Amino acid sequence: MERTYIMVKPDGVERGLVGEIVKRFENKGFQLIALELKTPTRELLEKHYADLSSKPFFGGLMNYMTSGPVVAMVWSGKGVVKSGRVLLGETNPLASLPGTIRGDFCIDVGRNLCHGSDSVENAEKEIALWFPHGVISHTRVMEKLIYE
Ligand code: RTP
Repeated sequence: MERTYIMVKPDGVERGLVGEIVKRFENKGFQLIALELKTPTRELLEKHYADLSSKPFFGGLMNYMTSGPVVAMVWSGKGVVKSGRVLLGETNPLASLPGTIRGDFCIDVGRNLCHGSDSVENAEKEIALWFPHGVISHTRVMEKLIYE
């Protein structure tokens, strides 16, 4: 089954929006297969955001992401990478539709609450980076109520 890496960023944790974000993925039918509250090191974040290291906002992004704990998660399900990005909304919250997490709860791109992998390939890299000890393997009882 496809997997994606979803992270509640420090502003989302500080604002008490972890439950709300988890709820949206649960309500959709996706399966939570890893979750950890942790304060990421700068080294870990530099690896996670390596492709953005030359961007002018990189310093601000590092300060933001090291400002407090994050909730790192892995979600599993059919089409979960693309659908997860739809649930999150656009990178710029002002361009995000109501009904999406960013559309409903935030305003600035530098305080956009959450991260979601942008491809299956990157999802697997991010899962390996954030959960080097692996994730759970569990078949839900309700699986046949979600998939035909
Ligand atoms: P994410 O990785 O967090 O899901 O975001 P994304 O793919 O939608 O966007 P990306 O371009 O990878 O940017 C990563 C994060 O950097 C911050 N950002 N700030 N100030 C700016 O212009 C700017 N642009 C991006 C955002 O927090 C974005 O989510």
